[in-house]
Amino acid sequence: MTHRNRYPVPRMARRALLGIGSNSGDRWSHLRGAVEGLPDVVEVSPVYETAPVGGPDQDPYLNCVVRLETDLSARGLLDACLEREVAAGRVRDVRWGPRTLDVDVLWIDGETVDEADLTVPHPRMFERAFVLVPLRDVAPDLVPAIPDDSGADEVALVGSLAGSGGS
Ligand code: X6L
Ligand code: MG
Ligand code: MG
Repeated sequence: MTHRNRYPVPRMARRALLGIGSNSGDRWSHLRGAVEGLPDVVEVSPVYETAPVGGPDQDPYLNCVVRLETDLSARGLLDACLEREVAAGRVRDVRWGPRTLDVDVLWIDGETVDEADLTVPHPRMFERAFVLVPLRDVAPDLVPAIPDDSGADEVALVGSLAGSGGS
C-alpha cells in the first residue's frame, strides 16, 4: 500500500438492543440515568415491574429495553453498558444477586460475538419474559412469540421513562 486513507471510514449505523434492569436503591433513577447516559438511543420501551429470576430471594425488578442506532462495535457497546453500571454504584458480589443497575447487550443486527466476557445474542435472557415483553415493544421482529413458561404472568406494566410513572 502506498498511502493510507486520511478520512474516517464511513460506517452504516446498525440496530442494537440493550436490556436494562434494577432492583436495588432508587430503581427509577437508575433506569433513567442509564437511558440518559447511553449513546445513540432512539427508542425506549415502557417500564415493567418483574418477578426476580435466578439467584437468591430478592426484590422485584424494574426492566426495560432500549433500541440504539449506532456505529459502536459490540465491545464499544459493552464498555458503555459497564460505564453506566459503575455510574450507578453497582457492586458485583452475589451472582444473579440484587443490583442497582444491570445493562446487557441483547442483540446487534448482523453480528454474533462469542467471547469470554461477551456473548451476542445474549444467551439466556431471550427465554425470559422480563426481556421478551419490553423487547417486543421496540423490536417486534425479534420476538415472534413469548413462551408460556417464560414468566409472562409476572411482568406488569408500571410506567414509562418519558412520561409519568415512577417514584
Ligand atoms: C434456566 C435457568 C433458564 C435459569 C434461565 C435466567 C437464570 C436469567 C438467571 C435461567 C436464568 C437469569 C434480572 C432478573 C437477573 C432482571 C428479573 C438472570 C439472573 N436479572 N430477574 N434476574 N429481571 N425479573 O433484570 O437474569 S440475574
Ligand atoms: Mg442481566
Ligand atoms: Mg449484566
